[in-house]
Amino acid sequence: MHAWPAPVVPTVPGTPPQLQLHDTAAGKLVPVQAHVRASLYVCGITPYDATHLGHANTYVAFDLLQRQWLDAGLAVEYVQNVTDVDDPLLERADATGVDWRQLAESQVQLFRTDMEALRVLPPQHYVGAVESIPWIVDAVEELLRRDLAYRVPGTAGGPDGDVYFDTRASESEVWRLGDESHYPLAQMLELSAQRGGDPERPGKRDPLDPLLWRVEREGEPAWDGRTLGAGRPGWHIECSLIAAQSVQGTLTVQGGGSDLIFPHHEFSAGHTAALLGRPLAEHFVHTGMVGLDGEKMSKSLGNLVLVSKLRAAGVDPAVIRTALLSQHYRSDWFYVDTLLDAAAARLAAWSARAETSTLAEAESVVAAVRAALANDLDAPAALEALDAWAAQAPAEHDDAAARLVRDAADALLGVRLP
Ligand code: 5CA
Ligand code: ZN
Repeated sequence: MHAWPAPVVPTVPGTPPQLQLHDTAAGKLVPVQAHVRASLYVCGITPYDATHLGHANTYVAFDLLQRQWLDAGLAVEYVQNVTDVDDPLLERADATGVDWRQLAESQVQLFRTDMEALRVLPPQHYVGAVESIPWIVDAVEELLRRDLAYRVPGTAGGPDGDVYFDTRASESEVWRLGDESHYPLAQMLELSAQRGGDPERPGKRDPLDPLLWRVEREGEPAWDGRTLGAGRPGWHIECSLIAAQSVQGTLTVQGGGSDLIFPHHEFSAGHTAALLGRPLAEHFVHTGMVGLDGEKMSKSLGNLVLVSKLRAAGVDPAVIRTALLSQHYRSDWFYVDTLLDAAAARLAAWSARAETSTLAEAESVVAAVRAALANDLDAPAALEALDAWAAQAPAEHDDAAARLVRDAADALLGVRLP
């Protein structure tokens, strides 16, 4: 798949401090050691009802990470998937009478235009689940050969042959269930049932074992699975394989929203460890959930604020981005319209101040922005540093100062001052 056009990222004189990120597996802030290059995988959309502010918040957060790495002079390899065949997508297509492929394509296109408007840097590898099926089939066949996967008989009139991952047999020095999420078993069972798993299904070796290959059902799309029979892939194996195909070696960061901590990232890591004998990622980083009116914003609840709707209503994408940055990426928060008003006022104040800042003041605020971002991407603190700078008494216009602040806001925060 193609991604979207890349914005230009200015270079800013100076270097950022050592980056610290909160790693879900470590359960604390850790220094991210990357030299010369860094790689990032962020779980992409399931393309129906994109792009809501929760999605946008997640991709903007990882965009800050990429911009930190670029500022440190690293080459960044970025991968993002599209879950372009999945139960919720098929259900939505059915319910609306739209062909599922058309629904997916139109939503991916809308997502691209939203990401471009928000100045989110595109991945170099933008990969659909459907286009990865041949590799997934290879991987599932290999797991079956090595007895790390097994076939389950049909239940409730369903066909035989769905393939599951044998969690317990796959545990090793490299990967153990719970390494990433650290959730207790009862919580794992509950989340598995809520998030696409089927802990109640008879015939499984362990209730948590996730699906690798679903054999064809009538009325569902299916692909050639060779010895597996026609069918379609399970969810976690898609991201595991897309990461392995796109980037050599362990990822520096595997990212997504906190709703992916379990089971998705736990088992994506389990599949990679079983297939390749190495960790999926050095660090697992998760964004908080954005909600509306007291509930998580989600396609299934339908309580969405869409980036495209805000844009159509005339809201400047820089204002949307600044509103997102005003909340820390790891916190859960609720969207209210007044966040946009506050963001617009800030942008105007920073823009005016850029024309009346001394070079020394500009250098000092850029250092403060870098320090805030290096500390677990603390964008709210970076924005407050800009507010404090903007509140100082105006000085004579200085071209170099104006350019420095404008370039830094663009390069580090992805915000072009008006
Ligand atoms: N296709 C899968 C990942 S492989 C998926 O979760 N798709 S999604 O469309 O539901 O979400 C896309 C990304 O946005 C994921 O990283 C998800 O964790 C994140 N996300 C979804 N809802 C929210 C929300 N309300 N707030 C913040 N992030 C969210
Ligand atoms: Zn994923």
